[in-house]
Amino acid sequence: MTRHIVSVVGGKDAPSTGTYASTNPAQLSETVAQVGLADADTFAAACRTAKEAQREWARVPAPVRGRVIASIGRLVEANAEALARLVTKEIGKPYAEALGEVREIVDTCDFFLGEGRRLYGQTVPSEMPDKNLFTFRNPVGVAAVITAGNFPVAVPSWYLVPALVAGNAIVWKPAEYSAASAFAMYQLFVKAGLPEGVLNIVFADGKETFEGLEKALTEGTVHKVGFTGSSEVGRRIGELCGRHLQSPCLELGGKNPMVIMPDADLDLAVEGALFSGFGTAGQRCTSLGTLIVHKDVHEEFIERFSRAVQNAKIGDPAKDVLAGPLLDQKFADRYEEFLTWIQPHHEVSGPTGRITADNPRHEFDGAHGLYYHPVVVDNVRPDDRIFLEETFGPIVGVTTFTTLDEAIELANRPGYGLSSSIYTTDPQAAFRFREGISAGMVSVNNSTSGAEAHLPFGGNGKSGNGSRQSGIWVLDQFTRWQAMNWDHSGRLQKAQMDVADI
Ligand code: UN1
Repeated sequence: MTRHIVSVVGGKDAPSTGTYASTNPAQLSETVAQVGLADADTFAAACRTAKEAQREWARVPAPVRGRVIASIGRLVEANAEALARLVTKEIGKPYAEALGEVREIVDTCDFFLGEGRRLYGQTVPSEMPDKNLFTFRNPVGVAAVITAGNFPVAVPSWYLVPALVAGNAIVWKPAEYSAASAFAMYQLFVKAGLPEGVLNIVFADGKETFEGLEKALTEGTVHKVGFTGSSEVGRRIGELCGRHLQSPCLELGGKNPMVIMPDADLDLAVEGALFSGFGTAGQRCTSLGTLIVHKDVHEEFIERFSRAVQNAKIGDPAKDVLAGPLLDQKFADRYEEFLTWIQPHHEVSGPTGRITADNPRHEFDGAHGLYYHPVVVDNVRPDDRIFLEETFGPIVGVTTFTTLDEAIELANRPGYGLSSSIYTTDPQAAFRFREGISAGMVSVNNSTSGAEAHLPFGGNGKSGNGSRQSGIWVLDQFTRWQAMNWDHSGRLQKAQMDVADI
């Protein structure tokens, strides 16, 4: 059944000026949704509507807003399987992972519903007698949230849930190719009791979104931009927001390293590398980019890793597989272009994966989708494109090192800084790695991907501007601190000037 969906602003369907067909990447002939695309004016109008609605929403007591978050969590939980099936169908994410992704929304609601009863401010001692100082967390106003389609529901919830509990209104622009999943989640959120106009969903292409956002920023109807996507688009968002003296919350790409120390449990490391590199077909921002393996264990590791890669199940995402297809044709095209580029530069063959210009695709009975072989490229040089660039596909490079300092230098070299991992049994090495790595997230004896929903999530360098999502930390994105002083001395006490002598 093909769904027909359009943007909804202030509870009403908004006009479309174009359409987009969201297809099933595992069965390309299947259209999952016909999506009406809005233009820049509709985006800007949605921001004005949100601004109107936000005033009332901010006046709803925070504990009551927390109760709405609780209802969202319950509704999502009650519809988890249907939503996960839709995610699997629309972006080809293996069902178990899709269900995990829906679980992550519930976790996020569980965490933030209590924030409705906290959102703590502080009382602070004054320099002067009979004077009280306070801090308050105020909502920012309207958040424009622009999200990627590889995590079409969990990652948006990291913005939506804390922004809502803090009293903000939202204009959400999901990726077109995951529009049906996003829309299903939007409906659950609204059904849980959000007043009209507090959460608006706008489908639009990149050009119209940028224009609409620029207009809204100029009109003063957007006060925070949350963006998850490529480093390239993140930079443009950052520039645009900077011109309006705003700092966005950016969650961008990664070239996430995994260091294998000579004392590592190699079987555990192989399992971690397999999931990190090829789970979700390598399409998480936290996916493994490069394995940095100690020279002494390189041969042994490659042998075991090759075997694991060879045995990995790639196929129908509705079944129990490590990975399904790539998300969408545009990612498949970009990935193929990448494979074509690296082929003359590397000898890529052997059991670990084959790239041939004529057949990088993984073909099997009944496959009519964007399936690719997992590819491992050994002996990658640190000045190489495959070492430096995010590929967003099922390809992992391997390089070697002799000292931990060298491994850390290699791990930091691409200039991203999202996730990282080290496999070792030596606590000192683990802590030295943590200290030296520029990534926002560090795993020890665990995958580069799979961060839990209540820890700070985010990156540095090309992975983001240091903003953090998830857990308590994201509240600093969606609230602004306000300081208040209240003098009840009955006279004008001047700060710095009337301070009692010590
Ligand atoms: C992303 O790919 O944008 O840590 C986010 C993880 C997931 C989130 C990935 N919880 O792998």
